[in-house]
Amino acid sequence: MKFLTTLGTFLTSIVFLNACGSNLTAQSAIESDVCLNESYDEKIERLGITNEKYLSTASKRALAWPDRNNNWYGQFRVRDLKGDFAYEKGVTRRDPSSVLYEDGLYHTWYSRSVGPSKGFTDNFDDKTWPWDYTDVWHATSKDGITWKEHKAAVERGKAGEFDDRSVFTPEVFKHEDTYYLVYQTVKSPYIQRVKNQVGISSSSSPWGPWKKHPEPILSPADNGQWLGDDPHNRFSVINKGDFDSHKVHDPYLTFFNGKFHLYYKGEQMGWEITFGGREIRHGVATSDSPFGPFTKSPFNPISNSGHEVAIWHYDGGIGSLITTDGPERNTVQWAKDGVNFEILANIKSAPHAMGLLRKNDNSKQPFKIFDWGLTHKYQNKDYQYIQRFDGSQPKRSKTSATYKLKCAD
Ligand code: AAL
Repeated sequence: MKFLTTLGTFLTSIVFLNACGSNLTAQSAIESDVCLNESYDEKIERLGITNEKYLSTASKRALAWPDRNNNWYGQFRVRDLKGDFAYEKGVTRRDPSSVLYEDGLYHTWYSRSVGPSKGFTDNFDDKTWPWDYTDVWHATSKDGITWKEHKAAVERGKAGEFDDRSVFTPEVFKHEDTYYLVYQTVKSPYIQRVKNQVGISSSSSPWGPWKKHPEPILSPADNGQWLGDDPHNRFSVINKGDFDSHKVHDPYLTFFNGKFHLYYKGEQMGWEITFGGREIRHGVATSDSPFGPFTKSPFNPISNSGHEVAIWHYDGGIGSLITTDGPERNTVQWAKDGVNFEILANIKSAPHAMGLLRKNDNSKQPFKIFDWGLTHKYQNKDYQYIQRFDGSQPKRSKTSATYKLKCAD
């Protein structure tokens, strides 16, 4: 009897698998570089299951994994950089944007601040985090190794403005000869319960001048309720509200399917530690203009895990690398519609706060987007500096002969 039920669950998972396969197939033309389309017996053999009559819970889970080959599996090595991106005591340079290659030069933007941080104290003027009292700066490089720092591209606003305390964690997007910087903003006082927003500036050149848009383009959901009035307690709530009820972070602007898409990280009021760690999720909002108004997707959140946002264009869809937090951390994901993401690979680890090299968008080759880019490293809690990551894929046989890709041809 037990055998029959196990067989039963199995058959359903086969159906599910094929549905998965067909869902992906229906969803994309990348079937050829993602799925194996294995038969049940081929899976049993590949998973090395000696006796399918005695399936461990782990093997049952393995048999239910989505049908994937290894084309999106890879690893990263991180190294120090030269010039102005070498570690400098007393200065924080972190959360680098994507890297643009323009007129023979690599350009990036990043958070820059000076001095130690004190955390949340009763003196609201104290520097709280390394990204407090921060401006967005610009640097260039001929070779991606030695970087020259230039000047601030976007500075904090005047007292009372929505970005008077800090502008940080920028991303850059070039669209029809106009450059856009999107970034996080904080209005004073920087208390733990402060609600970050997202600002935007634009320019006709990567060298600026950058024209600041006077209003934030994205704000947290306003349906959470704090419990009590301790300004530094973000865990006591009457209700949590949406996944982005406290913070909208790590903005990434792009143009997709005829609309501007703003991907972002959401932090919830009263977030908790779950079986996958910290509760962090991503969202997306769309607009016909880079300056908004942006409408948040009814499908939000579009990830159940993640931290900083790393998004790219691939095969007519959108790729996303989920890092750091949640049950699906360290997964490479992809969505044909930019909203419904499937897991393509589970990787060992990934750099933080990745700045991807935009000229590798829309590469035909999987994993090419990770050739190299920027990240940051904590020298200590007060000071961080920008490093480079280089992505590569393990010497691997294209899915070995026995598992010849059925769906390729
Ligand atoms: C980073 C990013 C955002 C947060 C902080 C600085 O990891 O998620 O930028 O605000 O940490």
